[in-house]
This record gives sequence, C-alpha cells and structure tokens, in this order.
Amino acid sequence: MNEKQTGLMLVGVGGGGVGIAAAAAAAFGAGMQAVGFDTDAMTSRQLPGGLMRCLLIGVPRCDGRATGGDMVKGRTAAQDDVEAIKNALAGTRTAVVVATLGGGVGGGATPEILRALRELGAHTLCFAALPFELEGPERRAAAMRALPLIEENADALVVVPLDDLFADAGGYALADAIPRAEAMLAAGLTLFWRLVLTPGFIPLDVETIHALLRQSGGRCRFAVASAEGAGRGVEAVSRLSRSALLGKGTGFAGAQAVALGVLAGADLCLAELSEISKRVQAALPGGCRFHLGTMLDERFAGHVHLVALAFDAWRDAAATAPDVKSGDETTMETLMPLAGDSRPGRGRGGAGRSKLSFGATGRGRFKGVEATLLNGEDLDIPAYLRRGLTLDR
Ligand SMILES: Nc1nc2c(ncn2[C@@H]2O[C@H](COP(=O)(O)OP(=O)(O)OP(=O)(O)O)[C@@H](O)[C@H]2O)c(=O)[nH]1
Ligand SMILES: [Mg+2]
Repeated sequence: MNEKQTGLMLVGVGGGGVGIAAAAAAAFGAGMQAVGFDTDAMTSRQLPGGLMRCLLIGVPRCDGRATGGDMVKGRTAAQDDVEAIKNALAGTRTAVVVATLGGGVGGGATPEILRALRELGAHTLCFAALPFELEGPERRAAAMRALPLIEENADALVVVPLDDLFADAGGYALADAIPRAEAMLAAGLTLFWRLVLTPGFIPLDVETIHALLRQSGGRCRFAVASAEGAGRGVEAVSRLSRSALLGKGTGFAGAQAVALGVLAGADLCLAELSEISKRVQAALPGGCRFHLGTMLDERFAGHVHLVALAFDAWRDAAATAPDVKSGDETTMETLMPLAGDSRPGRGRGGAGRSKLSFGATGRGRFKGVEATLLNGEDLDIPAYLRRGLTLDR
C-alpha cells in the first residue's frame, strides 16, 4: 500500500514546523507525503528541491514575510487561505501535524489547519514543540497561549519541549541545539512512518493509528529509543522508559493506552521481541491498553529502535462514532488485548469529541477569548458548527 492509498500526510506549520517535516522527509527518502504552510517565502526557498511542497499563505497581509511572532496574523493568514489549504490537504485521512510554538505561524495558523483537516474528515495527531527556555519567557508565554487552541482542534496532542528533546540528544554546542533537537524529532517521525506504512510481522498500520486517535481523548506522549549489540532490546526499553519526553522520571505512569513499535533487522529473534514486549508491559500502569507493532528491515540490522505513543486519556468505545466515511468500523476494543482487567481509566475523557459532544462544544476553548466576529458570525466556532453540519468521526 502506498502513502496515497493510506491517506497519511505529514504537515509542517511555520518555519520550525516545516524544518522538522523536511528533515523527516529527507530522512525517509522518496515517498513520504508531506506539505508545509508558512507566510515566509524564505522557508520554502530553503527547502531542497522536490523534497516537499510548502504553500505560502497570507500573501496580501504578510507579503511573503514572517509574522514576527504575531499569532493573530498567522491565524488570519490561514483563515484567508483556508480553501487553498484544504486543496493541498485533500485526500488526507490521517495527518501528523508538526509546529514549533512561540512564533506567529506555528501558534496562530496551526489551530486553523487542524480545523480544516477535521472538516475534511481527517484524524489528526499534532506535535507541538515548546521553545527552549533560553529563548525567554515571552516566547514560552506565547506558546502556552497557543496550546489550548491547538488541543481543541487536534484528536491527539503531543507537547514536545525542545529542551527535553535536547536532553535526550545529549550535550551539544549551543549552535547545534536547534538542528540536533530537530533531527531527534524528525528521526522519531521517520521511524513512526516506516512502522505505519510497512506491513510487519505484527502490523501497527494506519487503521490501527486511526482507531487509537479516535479513542484517545487529548494529550499523548511520544518517545523513541535505540540500542545496538548484545542486550540491545533490554537497553532500548530502559532508554525508552527513561526518556525525558515521557516526562521527567515518570516513564509510562498515567498512560491509558500505549502503542509500541519495534523496528529492527531480520536478525531480531522472537525471544528478544518477547522480552521487549514483556518489559514494556511490566512498566505500564494497571489496566493500560497495549498494542505492539513490528517492522523488520535490513537497514536496521544489528539495531533495535523503539517508538512509543502513550495516550493519557481514553474514551469509551461506545462513545466514539465509527469512521463512516472510510467504512472503518474497527475500534481499539477489538484491535488489541487489554494489559489488565480492571481498566480503571475506561471512559476517562469520555466527554471528548464524539458526534454528540460536538454540538455541545460551543466556543469550547475559545470561551475565555474575545470573539472574532465577521458578518455577525463567530469565527472562533468551527464552520461546521456555525453552519449546523454534523461530522461523522
Ligand atoms: N526545530 C526548529 N525549531 C525552530 C527553528 N526555528 C525556530 N524554531 C523554534 O520555533 C519557535 C517558533 O519560531 P518559528 O517557527 O520561526 O515561528 P513561525 O511559526 O514561523 O512564526 P513567525 O516566524 O513568527 O512568523 C522558536 O521560538 C524556536 O523555538 C528551526 O529551524 N527548527
Ligand atoms: Mg517563521
């Protein structure tokens, strides 16, 4: 199955987001469907030819320049060009959206792009990077203001503090900080893409990710770890559990569902895989759902790479409408065995975005924000709500 058939799309927003998406596309090689959006023409010019498309948005207001950290400009740029954005995203069923917050486009345009994806019927997993501490409190504050609007419009949100990515990457010179952090996240995305698109011995395919996103109720965490040589499986699990991206010292605590991808060479033996799975499951809280996927490829010979998505909220399968559009009736209840029997987290986040709760969302996260009125319409309320449409999700 190729990427077009799976409808899997990588979307970069703003300078940093496009940079990370481009690094992932370059690492993946030919065939990754990726598109970027920015008001700054330089972002597109800096991309190596043929790697990915980058659409210039908000030209009348921004004249091909950055917004200078102005999130209102970034948001309006996306609103003005929503039709072009939707055209560029047509056919997407599952989108991984990457944005670095603190700037105007990543912070302002990302909620609009997520909303456009939702209107197209796509499921979304958003990676939002928080600025380095050293960038100062204003950037951090701008990022924190953007976060609720992004969370409101994404199926699942992974918040990635750039400082934590850097911590995982080890100590590097200051000049290397952004490229290193970028490479870390891009490598994780590339592994995730390979895992989802390549049929494995135990698949973790796009349908499974779809089902996970449908039942995940918001925040999730993402971590990657690798090891090689003797004891590589055990070492990779230990590195994964220690990853700063899972939370400092918390490991998988609080997770309601975990999807683990194991990428290795054909030299991986069943006993090693079983040991990895056993150790990760032992590190999960009671009742946490667990789904394992594998992908074997000669280029990984001698290595084990682990990719984990830990969902911190979970909606009851009964509360989630099946994806009627795609005819996909699968839910994680049928897809995966449960790691425990008590399932204490069952239904947590159940007031999430089911068909019914859409109508009740109202201004949602915008409720504390001054309304953006245009011709008597509140633009902070998604168009499908304003127009009384129902979305099947
Ligand atoms: N990973 C990565 N992060 C970056 C890069 N440039 C900036 N950042 C981070 O991203 C944050 C937002 O900057 P940009 O992505 O340039 O902002 P933008 O969304 O393009 O918006 P404006 O430039 O303000 O119009 C910064 O505060 C940095 O933390 C980059 O090249 N790579
Ligand atoms: Mg920029």
